[in-house]
Amino acid sequence: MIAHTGPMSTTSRRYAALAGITAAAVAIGIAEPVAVLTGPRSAPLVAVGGVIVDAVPESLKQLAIDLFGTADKIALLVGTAVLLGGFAALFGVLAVRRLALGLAGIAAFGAIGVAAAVTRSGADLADALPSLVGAGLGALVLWLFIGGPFELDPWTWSPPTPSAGPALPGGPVSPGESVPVSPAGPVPVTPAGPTAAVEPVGPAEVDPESRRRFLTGSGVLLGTAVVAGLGGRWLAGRRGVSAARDAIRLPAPVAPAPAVPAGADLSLTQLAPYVTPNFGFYRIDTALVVPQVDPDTWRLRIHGRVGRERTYSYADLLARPLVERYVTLACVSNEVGGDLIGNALWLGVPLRELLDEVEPDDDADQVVGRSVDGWTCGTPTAALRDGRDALLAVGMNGEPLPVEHGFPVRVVVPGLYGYVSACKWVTELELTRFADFDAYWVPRGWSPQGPIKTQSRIDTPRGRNRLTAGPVTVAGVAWAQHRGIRRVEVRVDDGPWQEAALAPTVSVDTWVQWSWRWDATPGEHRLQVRATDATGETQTERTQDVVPDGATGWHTVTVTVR
Ligand SMILES: Nc1nc2c(c(=O)[nH]1)N[C@H]1C(S)=C(S)[C@@H](COP(=O)(O)O)O[C@H]1N2
Ligand SMILES: [Mo]
Repeated sequence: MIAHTGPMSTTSRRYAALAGITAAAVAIGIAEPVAVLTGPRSAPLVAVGGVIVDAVPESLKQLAIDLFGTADKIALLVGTAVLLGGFAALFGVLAVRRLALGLAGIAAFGAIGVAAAVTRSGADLADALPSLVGAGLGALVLWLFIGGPFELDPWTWSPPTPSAGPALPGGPVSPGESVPVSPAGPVPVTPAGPTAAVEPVGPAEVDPESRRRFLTGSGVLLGTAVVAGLGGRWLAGRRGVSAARDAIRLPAPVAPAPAVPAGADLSLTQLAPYVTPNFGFYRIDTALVVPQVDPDTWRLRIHGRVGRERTYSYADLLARPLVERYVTLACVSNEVGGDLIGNALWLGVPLRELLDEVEPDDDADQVVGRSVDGWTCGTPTAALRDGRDALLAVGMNGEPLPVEHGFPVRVVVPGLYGYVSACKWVTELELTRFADFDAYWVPRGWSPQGPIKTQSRIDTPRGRNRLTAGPVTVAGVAWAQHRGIRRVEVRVDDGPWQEAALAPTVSVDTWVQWSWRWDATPGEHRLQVRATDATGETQTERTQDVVPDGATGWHTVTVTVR
């Protein structure tokens, strides 16, 4: 292996970069099947992505949600992979200069993977394995291509022959002529003859046999990496809990939910249905891979500032009298007019009963829910004991909880944003004090208290819809969970507020549909909505961002009528 010092030809650089990318792909790809043994969160891409999710500033995270919506996780993984590819290409180029440099780059990234994997909550030393195996094989690949038996000689180096004058493409160059060699502009060739200022282009032609060997080798390895990566993910999926979930038969509730009154759902095309189906229910969490929690080994420990700590199994919960309630869940990150909100029928155990059994201390004003992946939320103890239907939920819309919505057990609390209450994959409830513990989102700039703000949304017509003059049904949803909606008003072009008709609803804990008949006239019009909750408070016009405790302002849509 020769260490090269001079400038490198574009061709050489390309092959070197490809070698680096191949090495990185092998590292990442092979780590996936290894992670089938140690758990999907120990795969380097997922582990590092998870650290990024926890570490990036809130503004950036919000930007990601704004740009990619609920595809923000895919975007993060793809972004991480692209960044990684860039570094890998650089390591390949460095390796041609000095193999040790390229190997050091891979080792450094392996170390980052190890560090990320072993420091995730609930991780142990075995979680280092995928990154270690991946980095080892990646280094091997780099060596094979750049220092080892498959070293591709002609592309690695072949300096221009001095006797023949500067070896430049396009034939000999006369003194004074400009040769376009860099994107920064032509470099003048001085009469002094060939100089180091001109980038040697290396061999005009790479030896075709070597080139074929190299491309075949990297093609096979890239293919292997992709198959290993996808195969590993697929295997990990098969080791998931969907089979266990399918086998569950939930008992009927002792206290069924009140029936949805006729007319609660106006059934308009663009209007969100009164009950959100599970597949269309928004999903928000910090988990890059959905936690797979076996219901047979799942336990909920309620502890902390309690008289008697207790632990419940899934079977314990199903053996208790279950209640079923419609509750509309909302995310604090929901923008005015946004769709991070959904209404479902939840089946579960009243949390009030479980808390009574552990006898909380009087000063324990916060219940911290902790998920299997370490995520936490802090709920006011009072909200769980004041008689509202706060549930430890096992069912959603007549099915066991979907895995991505917290299977086997999650918390649902009417009136509180998800980030302070709706712990999915919950495994611990710790009674503590707000003064003593900040849950996950609090140090990241969000309010410790998260009551849902009164809001309303226009679902139809949509912004930029083209309408024909005459009667138009304006309709949407409004919510003020656990207080209830008293009134919804609509106005056109800053005209007088007009009262909309409210559809019947199951309870104060769900959203309500509203509609208003508009006699639309030609032109461009601005429709606005505002709601008043049952305490008589009308939602404020003042616009506030979602941080720190939920967006405010009136939803406005602009439509064109012809
Ligand atoms: N374990 C866990 N639970 C969580 C979260 C999370 O990141 N991890 N996010 C919360 C937030 S911010 C919201 S809005 C709700 C969303 O629940 P859903 O995904 O079932 O709609 O889950 C809450 N529970
Ligand atoms: Mo949320």
